[in-house]
Amino acid sequence: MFKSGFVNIIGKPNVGKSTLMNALVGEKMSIITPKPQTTRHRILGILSGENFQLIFSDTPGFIDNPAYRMQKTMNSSVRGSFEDADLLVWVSEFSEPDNSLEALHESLNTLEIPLVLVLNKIDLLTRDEILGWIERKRNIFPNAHFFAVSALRQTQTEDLLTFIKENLPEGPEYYPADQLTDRNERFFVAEIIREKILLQYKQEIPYSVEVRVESFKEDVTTSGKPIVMIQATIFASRKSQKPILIGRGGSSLKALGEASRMDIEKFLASKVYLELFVKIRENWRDDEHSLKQFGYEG
Ligand SMILES: Nc1nc2c(ncn2[C@@H]2O[C@H](COP(=O)(O)OP(=O)(O)OP(=O)(O)O)[C@@H](O)[C@H]2O)c(=O)[nH]1
Ligand SMILES: [Mg+2]
Repeated sequence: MFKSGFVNIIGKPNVGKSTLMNALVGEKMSIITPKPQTTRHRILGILSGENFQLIFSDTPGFIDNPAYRMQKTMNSSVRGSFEDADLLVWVSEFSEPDNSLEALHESLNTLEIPLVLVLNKIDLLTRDEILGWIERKRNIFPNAHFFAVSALRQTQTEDLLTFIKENLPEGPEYYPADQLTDRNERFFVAEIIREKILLQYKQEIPYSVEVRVESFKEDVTTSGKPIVMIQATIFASRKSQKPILIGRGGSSLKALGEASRMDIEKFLASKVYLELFVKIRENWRDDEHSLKQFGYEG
């Protein structure tokens, strides 16, 4: 019997959803940083085997009080993922305020599909904390299945994977067996650059920028080696952010370009020539046209 289905991974920002999806799929798909709201777009990670196909969706963290139109579209993409799943994985961490999951308990308890509540980051917890958390949540979510994992250390993630495989319906192979994701190379290149921006710049900057790959050309060097020529633009939402992004004498942008290029080379398994540009797109996070252009579905 061939089992398959859509497994949507949801939860608050920064709880480890992307780390968990990468661990389950066994590939680095989604970018991961210590900062909340790292993931902005839903992304599929596909795991295919002899008799199964699991289609995971990593989603942006659910934000309680969205301030920008961009965050509202991120939330609506999370809500959408309640509806088109065959199995729902809600990821939590211990330190998260208890009310955030509970606020959604009515919609979660009336689901007609299996609901898995995952307590992540158990490498930071004691046994009593883990058991106490599960006990409390079990009272509120009597029908849920519970797993306590460390996505980072890959503790108990195999058990979770087995459970998911066993609890999906009989179904078709939705995607070719060698397809890993629904996103193209350009998307991942832009994401790698955004990951480095999140890691390198402070405060509001990472949240105010968007990255777009303008051109992506495969070429050969003068010595005959393959090289990918990439041009990308970083859009800032205010004029004052441009000099910060560029840095004194261009030093910040140069460091960003170096760090990004190294990871892009690993990802594409090729030499890369990367050119970065900085432009202003005033208040793009509240501008419907820009959001469409940057791929935020309404
Ligand atoms: N100690 C510990 N840290 C973890 C674990 N899983 C993830 N993290 C860390 O938690 C932070 C956030 O991880 P992400 O996977 O980006 O979290 P996310 O839920 O996808 O976050 P958003 O995309 O912002 O919603 C990173 O610093 C991870 O390294 C874990 O099992 N243990
Ligand atoms: Mg994420």
